[in-house]
Amino acid sequence: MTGPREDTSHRHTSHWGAFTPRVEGGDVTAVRPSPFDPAPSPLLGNLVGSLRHPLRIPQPMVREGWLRDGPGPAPLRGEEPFVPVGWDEVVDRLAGELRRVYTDRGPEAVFGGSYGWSSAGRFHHAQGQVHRFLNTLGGYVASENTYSAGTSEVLLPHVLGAGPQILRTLTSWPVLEEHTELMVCVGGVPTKNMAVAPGGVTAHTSEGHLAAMAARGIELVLVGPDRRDLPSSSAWLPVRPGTDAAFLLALCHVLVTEGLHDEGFLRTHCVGGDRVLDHLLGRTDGLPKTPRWAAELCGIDPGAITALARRMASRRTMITLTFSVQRAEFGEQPVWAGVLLAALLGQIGLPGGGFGHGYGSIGDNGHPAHTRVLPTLPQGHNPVRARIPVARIADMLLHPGEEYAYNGERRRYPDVELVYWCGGNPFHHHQDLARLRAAWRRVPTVVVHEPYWTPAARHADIVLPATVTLERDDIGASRTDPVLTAMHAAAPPYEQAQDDYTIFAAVADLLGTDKDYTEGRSAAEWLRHLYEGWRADGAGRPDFDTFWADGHARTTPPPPGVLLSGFRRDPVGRPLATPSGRIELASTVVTSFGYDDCPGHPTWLAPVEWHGSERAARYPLVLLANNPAARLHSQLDFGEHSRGSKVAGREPVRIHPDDAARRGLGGGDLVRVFSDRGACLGGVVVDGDLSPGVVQMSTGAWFSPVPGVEPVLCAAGNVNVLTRDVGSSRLAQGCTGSRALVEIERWHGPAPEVDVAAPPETVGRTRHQG
Ligand SMILES: Nc1nc2c(c(=O)[nH]1)N[C@H]1C(S)=C(S)[C@@H](COP(=O)(O)OP(=O)(O)OC[C@H]3O[C@@H](n4cnc5c(=O)[nH]c(N)nc54)[C@H](O)[C@@H]3O)O[C@H]1N2
Ligand SMILES: Nc1nc2c(c(=O)[nH]1)N[C@H]1C(S)=C(S)[C@@H](COP(=O)(O)OP(=O)(O)OC[C@H]3O[C@@H](n4cnc5c(=O)[nH]c(N)nc54)[C@H](O)[C@@H]3O)O[C@H]1N2
Ligand SMILES: [Mo]
Repeated sequence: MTGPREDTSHRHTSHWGAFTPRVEGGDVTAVRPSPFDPAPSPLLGNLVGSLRHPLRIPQPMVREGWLRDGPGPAPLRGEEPFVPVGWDEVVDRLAGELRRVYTDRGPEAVFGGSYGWSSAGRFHHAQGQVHRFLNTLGGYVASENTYSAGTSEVLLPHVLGAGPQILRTLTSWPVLEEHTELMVCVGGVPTKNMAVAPGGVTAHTSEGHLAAMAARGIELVLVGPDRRDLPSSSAWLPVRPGTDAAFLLALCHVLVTEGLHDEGFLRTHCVGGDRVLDHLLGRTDGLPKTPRWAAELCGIDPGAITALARRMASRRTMITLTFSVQRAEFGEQPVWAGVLLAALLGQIGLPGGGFGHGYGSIGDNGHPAHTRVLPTLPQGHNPVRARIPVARIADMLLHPGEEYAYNGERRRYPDVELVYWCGGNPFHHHQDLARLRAAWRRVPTVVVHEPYWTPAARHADIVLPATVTLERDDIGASRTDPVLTAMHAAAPPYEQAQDDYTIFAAVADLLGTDKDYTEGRSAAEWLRHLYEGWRADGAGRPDFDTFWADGHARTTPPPPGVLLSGFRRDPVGRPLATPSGRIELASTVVTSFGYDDCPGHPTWLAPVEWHGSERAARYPLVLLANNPAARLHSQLDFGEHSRGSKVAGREPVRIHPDDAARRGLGGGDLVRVFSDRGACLGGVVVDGDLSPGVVQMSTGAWFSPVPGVEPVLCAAGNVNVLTRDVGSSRLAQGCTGSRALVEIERWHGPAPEVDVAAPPETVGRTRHQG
């Protein structure tokens, strides 16, 4: 992967790091990390061989049934062959279909939420492109919030007055290094996740900060089921998955009953303290939230809970939670309980103390964000008001016109006629894929732009082959990275692939909206235009040609910051954007919604699927279905590094030695992992780093349903056939893919093939017509 470092910069970037590719014979044969990067990610290895990989889509394709019968529900969508067509024909058909839907049904019938990470590169960012395109046609049904932190994004505005903003202004790593004495990490601070930051990262430094904290003797405590989520020198409290709220409430109980809480801070900076204290002490429900009460639920010794609470009160303490903890049923509760705990300690806004969320969830968390404009494509205006919380996609498709609750509103699902996806993989990211597939088959027309034959592309009617970043010039930039990267094209487009921009411009041309869409600029002209906008925003920035020749432009990173320090100093002059202007430990607004699945203050609610539930009798293992170490989501799952992680040719499933022994399983065994929703195959890794009763299997193996098996058996090991498709609560309706109850058994008989390892069947016309 490495080579001589003759260059002083890099020529390209990705969500997982900046690099210079070596391209020979039209494909990447090696990748040299940026010399700016102290800890390059092994994920770069997935790029080798990715340009001319047989899973690239060579030309436009249309599903046979759609070509024959036209738009309509398609019970075989995802199983039928494709017909290769030429660009002129596909653009013509696509424009015709868009004209039909916009004329007959209007923009409320077009779902363009199109969630997904696509690639680094700000101009060619697929999601930005599709949104701009659909806006020029009259708009689209959008999705709001993210799969990443969708629950917190809705909850935290009620509690701290800001959602995504808070997540971007966490106390900076250097401040933690200098001031923190104890860091309690719910879900850990998993280094595997810090390789990645949206938009490109030139220097991976988070892992170094964490290591420096450990080396300085700062006490790190892992609260979670997987030992690997923090350095091995840290203390480990293996809470049962899904019980963090109970654990955190018990810590609060100790603080309050021992008089260790900061009453002054509650008075000056918070509201709702009395209500929460009543709840903690059991005055309202007769159930004090004692360590003994919590121990039954979370499996941690009451003495350890009490001792930790006392230690927290005696030193500068940061309490942080990973995003995974809220990506679950009732995921609002542990986050709110975390804020409560930090408020009781009275350290919110102090350097190195208080509340954190997402350290170790994304590489750029804990790095101060630029306030400057990034050189991104303007998306225009979307007049359509109908929108869905992002993870309610299958509900929307299954229940058009039906009402649902969200954040105090009564909303109605739109009736969608056309789904347009560009830069995401719903058959990776959504839960209960058998359910999604059934919902997806009801849609009359599905359009997908993709470089690769992903499961999403295979479940489309019209497939447009997109280029990858190494086939086009672009600008890489992220919220926190101090380097803007000139992303140089390194190879011509694969076969007939075209940039998303070029594809949209061609369709817009037929629809008469090309002037709105392109504003008369070529892609190259857009790059200069966007760059100049960025350049004008700060002094001393190089002109475009210098930037392009140098390969990068540096900016001064903002100084390290402390979350909510201004509010702490002056809660009256710098109030929070909550109704009270203070931290809402109990919220009258949330209370007024009357949701029993998200009451007005932090509460322990037992999820439908956890160790203590009835279903655990049939499915005794809690599966952590989390983000993969060996790739970004489902991207380049066929890449060298990701392939190297597979066991028995499938996604590895890690299991505790006792649980493996009980099932007669050994390392390398092929197993069937199953839940109420479906089943997938996996390869066993026996691993004492997991708590007993907990198994771990990463997301991102390409959905490869074995034909004829109901409801679904995925041969590759996609965990989302196992997860449950419910919202976190009626408040946030966030993604709940973090966990599921499962059972595991040895696979007997011949192993089904992974169909998605080869392109889908094509029929009809010759493959390479122009
Ligand atoms: N069970 C469970 N499910 C989860 C999660 C979990 O923890 N557990 N995590 C969730 C989270 S946090 C997230 S963010 C989502 C991620 O879900 P996604 O963001 O949908 O996943 P990706 O695999 O990154 O999909 C990006 C797609 O864009 C394509 N692409 C790349 N560049 C281009 C381009 O230039 N043009 C076009 N047209 N396409 C391009 C890639 O090939 C890839 O297929 O998954 C969620 N799903
Ligand atoms: N290599 C790599 N890095 C990535 C990504 C990727 O796909 N690959 N995706 C990126 C994206 S989009 C996002 S949003 C972030 C995701 O960031 P997170 O959501 O924070 O990451 P996860 O790996 O899902 O979960 C972190 C840890 O939480 C623990 N955990 C799970 N459930 C529980 C629970 O109930 N209680 C406790 N205490 N712990 C629990 C698991 O052991 C897991 O290792 O990662 C980003 N970084
Ligand atoms: Mo995410």
